[in-house]
Formats: sequence, structure tokens, C-alpha cells
Amino acid sequence: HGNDVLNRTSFHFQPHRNWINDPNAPMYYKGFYHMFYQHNNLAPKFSNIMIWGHSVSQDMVNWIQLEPAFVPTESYDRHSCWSGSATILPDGKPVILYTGLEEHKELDRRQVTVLAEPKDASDPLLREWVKPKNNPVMLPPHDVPHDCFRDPTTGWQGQDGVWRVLVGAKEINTERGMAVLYRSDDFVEWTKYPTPLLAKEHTGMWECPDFFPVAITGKEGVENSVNNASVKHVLKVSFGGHDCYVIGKYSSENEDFVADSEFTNTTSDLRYDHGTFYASKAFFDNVKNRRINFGWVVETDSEEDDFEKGWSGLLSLPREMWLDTSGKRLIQWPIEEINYLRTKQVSLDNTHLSGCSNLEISGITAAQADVEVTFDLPILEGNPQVLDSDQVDDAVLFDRGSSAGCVYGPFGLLALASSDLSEQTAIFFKIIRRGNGYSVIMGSDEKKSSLRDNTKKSAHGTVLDIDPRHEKISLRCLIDHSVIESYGAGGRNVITSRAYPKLAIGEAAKLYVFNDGTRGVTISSLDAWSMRNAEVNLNAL
Ligand code: DQQ
Repeated sequence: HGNDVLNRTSFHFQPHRNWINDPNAPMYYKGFYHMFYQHNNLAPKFSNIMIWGHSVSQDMVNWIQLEPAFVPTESYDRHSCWSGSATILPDGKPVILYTGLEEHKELDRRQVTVLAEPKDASDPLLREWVKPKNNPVMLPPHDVPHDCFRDPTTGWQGQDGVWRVLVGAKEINTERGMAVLYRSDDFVEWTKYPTPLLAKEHTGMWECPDFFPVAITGKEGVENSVNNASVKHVLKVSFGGHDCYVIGKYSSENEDFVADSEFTNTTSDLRYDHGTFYASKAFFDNVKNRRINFGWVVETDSEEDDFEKGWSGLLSLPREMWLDTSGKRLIQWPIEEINYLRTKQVSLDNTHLSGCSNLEISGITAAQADVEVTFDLPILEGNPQVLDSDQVDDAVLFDRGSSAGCVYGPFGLLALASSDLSEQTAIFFKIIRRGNGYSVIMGSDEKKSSLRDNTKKSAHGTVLDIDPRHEKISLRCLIDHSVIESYGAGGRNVITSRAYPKLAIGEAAKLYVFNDGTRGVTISSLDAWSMRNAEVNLNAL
């Protein structure tokens, strides 16, 4: 089998082979970006002996795979080395906190926090790590089950110089998710703070918390310990299959985080991504002063397929993150280094797309492409059919095939499409009338993504945060064989989809702009590029 048949990506992060899940401890150190990851290096499936894979890069696009960083060697991590984070200490040395699954007589696979240090901090590749004697450094507290205590964050220092980290947890006998706060003077000895930094009923176990400051104005990232009037803080937690976040004000003096909204465990939570994306981790890149996030994108084909492919899982593209001018959400955008992979380009401008039509975008490698398109709608007026969207469920709203209540659309792109359109993933918009205004639905519909029947095909979607009366509707899709990352409205909403086409592979894959609506729309501009292959962990270990 060639890569195309097996749907392997060409510019997303994947280990050389076998299984990957969460990104762990991304950092920049002495000239290299480091990515660690939950890895089973023996088979393309999750196992009960998880280790930390390790790769390095100079641009976060091309990666070299090194020896695994952590494997079970001690009783406290005998059953796995689970997720964790890196912190660069004031002397410039990195340390890592990760989750050990302990060998324990009564409490099977108890989750503990393990501290690790580089064996030789002068090695920019950080190839070897040591687990000092005083491990583990944290044990599950009494009100937390022994198997619901994991994923320590990157540390930050309060104004008092004391270190803080969060650990994901759940309250015993309830579904109250918690971000448990620990404090330390030396990063070695940790004391639990009496109350969690945040907790919420009915959300279940909080996995992979992430907590960091964002500048109130501008796109620049800020280092984890920065806290003043010019920043707000973001708390992200992974639960219910999604990476959800709240924005608020943190005070180390009062040791509290006052969030502007609450987690609800419903679709109204702010999400990094409305598609297939989980357990993400952000870090501050001091080379370019930006905050960058990576998430895990799971396979949605069958385990049998994964064994045939020899791999399972990948990471999202590195996404730069900053606070929207509204202060109400984050903006995400692929780091600029991704653009260096762009090669052959085709463009369109001011092209009318009449109702019920398709337009093929030819001349690029549609299976491996970057596409930016902006749609302009004629004036929204008159008295079109009013849709009370509260009465329409998501399954209908996010389905390309349904135009119930649409003023315009659905219109958008058909990615990874076969020439007979029997295979296609539609990334689209629908304008619906709601109350006195209009809403834009953004969807990524995988229902026809593959003729194979053993793949999961979901219709993902969300309400795009724009007013279509005042703004054009823009979309950027990064298409990479079996993954499509779609950024709506300049990165205000993101949806990642998986697709495993059988026909729409290699040169046979096509790209279309489509309009299923009855009224025409204008493509004000479209630029599409073929993408080069990145060199991602090509070396076999
Ligand atoms: N994956 C890790 C855990 C984490 C979960 C295990 C999230 O540490 O909670 O591989 O995907």
C-alpha cells in the first residue's frame, strides 16, 4: 500500500508508526522545539503500558523522532507514564511533571505525579531524563478517587514567588470535575491548596487542564507567570470528549480565578474545536512571543484499519492562540511556518456562484492542500423564512443535506471529493434567520466522507460568531489526506474532521466550491495551494 491508500497525512505530526494520543510538554529549549506524546510504540492502539514519545523540530513542521523520554522503570510508574507538562525554571532548566500509574497493592494503578529532570541540561535535544529519588511528588488527596488524579499543568509563579500547578481530578462519589491546585517553593515539595482553583458539578473527570495568561489586546503570547492588568487567564479542561475553556481574572494574592462564564457540559461551552480534537496543550514560544496549542486528533476508522495502516492518531497543526478583541473567545490560527509548505497556487476573485451549483478548483493537489475562501452575500433583507433555531436540533443544523430555514446556503467547500461526488466532506455555512437577526451555522459534514462503511461519520458544527450583515464569511481549510482542519471567520471557530476516502485519494481527490442554496453567493476571493510534504518522524527507531 502507498500512503494514499492508507490515508496517512503528509504535514501533520505523527510518530513514525503505531499509536499516539495526547501531546505532552511542548517546549522550546536551546534551539529546538520539543514535542512529547502519549505513545504505544509496539502497536497502533492504546495500551496499558503507555510511554512518552519524543520528537524535536526547528520549525514545528518538520520533526525528528528521538528515543522515548519516559518508560515505566519505577514502581510509581510501572503501569504507564501518562500525560504531563514542562516548566522552564528561572535558571533556564526545564523540568517535567507527569502522571505515573503506580504498582500498588490495594489501589490498582493509582495515579501519582512524577517529577523528572534532564540528565544533561547542556544537551539541546534533552535525550535523557532522570526521575529523582523523592518521587512521587503528589498523591491523590482524600476526596479524589485514586484513578482520577492526573495530567499536571505547566507551573507558574505567583507574585509571592511561590510555584503553582493544577492537577485534573474528580470529586469522590460525585461527577464534580476539579482543577486541584498545588503550591511549592522549590518545585519539588508540593502542598495541596485547600480549595480547587475551579470545580463544576456534572462535568465528570477533568483531564489535561491547561491554565495560562493571554494579553487583552494584541496577538502576542505571554509567559505563564505573567499576571497584571493587561492580561486575562484561560482555563481549559478536557471532558465529555471536548476541550472546553473559560476566560477570567486570576489573582495569586487571593488565590482565586473568577471566570466570566461557567462550564455547562453542553454545546454552549466555549470549545477550542467543534470536531475531533482533545487533550490539547499550549506553550509559550519565547522565540516568536506567541502561544501555541496542539491537540490530539483520534482516528475514527476501525481498530482493524489501524492495524492495516500500522498507525493511529495524530496531532493538530500547531495553532497560535490569542484573545479576540471582544474578550469573549480565543482566536486560533495555524502558525506561519505552515505557509512555507505552500507551493503551486490557484486563485479566483469576484466569482458568482449561482444557486444549486458546484465549481471545481483544479490545478492543485486536492488531497494535500491549503484553501482560503471568502464569501460575500447580497444584502440580507426582505422577509425570508424565519427559523426558530432553538427548535431545530444540531443533527439538522450541521447536516449539509438539510436546508431547513436557510436564507442562504448551505454553501462552502467539498474537500476530499471523488469526481462522481460519491465521496466528499462538506465544510459549509448556512445563514439562518433568528429572532431579529441572522446566524451563521458552520458545519463539517462527514456523512459522505467515505464509501467504506466501517468509519465513523459525524456532522460537526457550531454557530459562527459573526454577523453576516456586516462581515464577509471566510474559511480556511487545511486538507491532509484523512484530516481537514477548518478555521471559520479568521479562526473564531474551528472544526477538525476525519475522512477516510476510498476513491478520493492521491491525484483522484478533487476540491469544489458548492452552493446548495437557492440564491446565489459571491466568492470574493479564493486562494488554494498544493502543500509540500513535511518531514515528520521519517526515521525508524
Ligand atoms: N490520556 C492520558 C491521560 C489523560 C488522557 C493517558 C486524556 O493522562 O487524562 O494516555 O486523553
